[in-house]
Amino acid sequence: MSERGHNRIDEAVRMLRDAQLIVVLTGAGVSAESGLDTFRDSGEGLWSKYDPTRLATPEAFQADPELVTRWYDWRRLRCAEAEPNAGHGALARLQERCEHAGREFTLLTQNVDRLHHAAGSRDVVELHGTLWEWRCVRCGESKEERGPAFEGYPLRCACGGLRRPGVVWFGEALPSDAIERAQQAIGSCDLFLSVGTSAMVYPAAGFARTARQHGAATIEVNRDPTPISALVDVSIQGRSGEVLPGLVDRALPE
Ligand code: BV8
Ligand code: ZN
Repeated sequence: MSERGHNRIDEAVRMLRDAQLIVVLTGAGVSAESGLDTFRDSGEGLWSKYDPTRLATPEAFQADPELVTRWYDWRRLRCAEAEPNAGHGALARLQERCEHAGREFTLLTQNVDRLHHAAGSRDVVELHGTLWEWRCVRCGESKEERGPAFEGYPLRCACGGLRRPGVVWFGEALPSDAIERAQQAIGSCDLFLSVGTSAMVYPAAGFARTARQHGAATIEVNRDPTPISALVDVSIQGRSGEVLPGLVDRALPE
């Protein structure tokens, strides 16, 4: 890390140490440290020739439910093999220590893999749903699917309806409770930390700006520059699994 990078981390440690109302937003870059493809890295083999933003739509599911179900089942099985990484662990510790110190902590995630839950994070706000839940488009029954690869594609409900992954597709509204919790937290926080997101998918991509407009200090930890890198108070270019543990353990030691 460059000299500038170290100064940035020291400044971020001070900001995190002083914060009382913390909001963290995570994206696929946090799960990348567990070996899961990000949205912008291409998939493997068969899936490398598909554009995720075109598959993650109601239109794609309507047009080819088998293809879209196969893609999500492939991702679900990849998630089943993935373990939470040091970045997930650091955010779980941060929540624990904030609550212990009487500080407010809210974790907003765009990720659909539930690795934050597996790492011990609680009350996670899943802005884009989860690929573990599968919902019938006809009767609405939703059940968790943690088993091996589906036996047949697309997945059918007992009522005969198609079952879709419980994720938010492009063009779909985010769950109202998730949006309300996010807006409330962002409107009142004094520190907003964005980790591992390209800050390109709305409305989550606008959260850093909104937090800043409400007077929060803002920090970004990301492998590459993003559209918010110039907006935030401190932008740290690095891998989440390497930066987060040090940041958290220095700012809020045991
Ligand atoms: C909605 C679930 C309205 C499915 C996903 C305003 C302006 C422009 C466009 C819009 C707008 N408002 C709405 C839109 C349209 C659209 C949108 O934003 N499009 C973009 C492409 C321009 N938004 C929507 O459609 C949203 N809906 O607004 O609805 C509405 C209202 C009422 C009624 C009806 C409709 C819904 C968006 C949700 C889409 N679903 N996921 C699934 O997962 O399959 S989004 C998908 O992208 C994932 O959730 C993913 O998390 C998300 C964002 O990507 P990132 O997480 O940032 O991942 P990405 O790969 O992009 O980047 C990874 C980053 O990590 C990189 O920067 C990389 O450098 C970094 N990185 C990599 N490795 C590491 C790392 N960093 C640290 N360490 C590492 N090791
Ligand atoms: Zn049904």
